[in-house]
Amino acid sequence: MSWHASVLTLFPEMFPGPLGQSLAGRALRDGRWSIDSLDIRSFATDRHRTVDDTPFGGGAGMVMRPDVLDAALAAALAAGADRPAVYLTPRGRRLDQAMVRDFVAGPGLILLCGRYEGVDERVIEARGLQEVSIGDYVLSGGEPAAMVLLDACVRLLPGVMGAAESGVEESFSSGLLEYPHYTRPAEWQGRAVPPVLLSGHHAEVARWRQAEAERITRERRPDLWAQYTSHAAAPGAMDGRPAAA
Ligand code: 9D3
Repeated sequence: MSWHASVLTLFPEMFPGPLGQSLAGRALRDGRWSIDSLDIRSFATDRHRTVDDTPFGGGAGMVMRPDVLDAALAAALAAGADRPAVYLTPRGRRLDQAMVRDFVAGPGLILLCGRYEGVDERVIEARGLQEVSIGDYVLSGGEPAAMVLLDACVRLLPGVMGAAESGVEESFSSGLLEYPHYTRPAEWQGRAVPPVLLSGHHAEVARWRQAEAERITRERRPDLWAQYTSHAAAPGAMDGRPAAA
């Protein structure tokens, strides 16, 4: 069985959406992963197919009902009960590459996308939902966040990335941001490519790229830079190339 995602949403037609294109789309067609979206509304039991209600205690907005969500989660779990269930929410733990690696190491995910003000707290407890956010900005719903999370996972599945784009050397794996890239023409609008890149000296090129990656990380992401310099003993990290002050 390949890696399987079940998405619980009020907008099932949004999936696979962009995940049906490009790298993820090819992997989907190749059977390296699979996705199904379940319409939360189809688990409503009243004739108006109600999925939400007013919050106890008052206040604005609507809350998604625990009984409807629980039935939807039960249906998703039937397609693989060993998968972690994730609730996409702005108050969740911020997604990072380490979490993505953990998700990819498992059999897949069940992703609950919220709309309205949120979901009844009891279903989060009862189903042990893991709460995940993709960052500190406000989306209109969990669906784009689910797509981001799935995109980050799928590209790490075995056989999805070609050798060229293979993640060994890249940003957030090496712990550094990317060095600058150049291609032809060697001069464009009066701007020259750094001469070392035309020199043919592979060791010097590697040294220049490392120094540039370090400079850019230090300037733009002091948080990543602090982590990187504190892991100087990690395999591959900084070997023989101490940072400039
Ligand atoms: C009234 C307070 N709002 C929280 C900032 C309520 C609210 C706004 C937007 C509740 C849900 C949403 C919709 N967002 C998501 O479902 C969501 C999300 C996000 O908005 N930002 C980052 N990650 C995520 S994961 C799911």
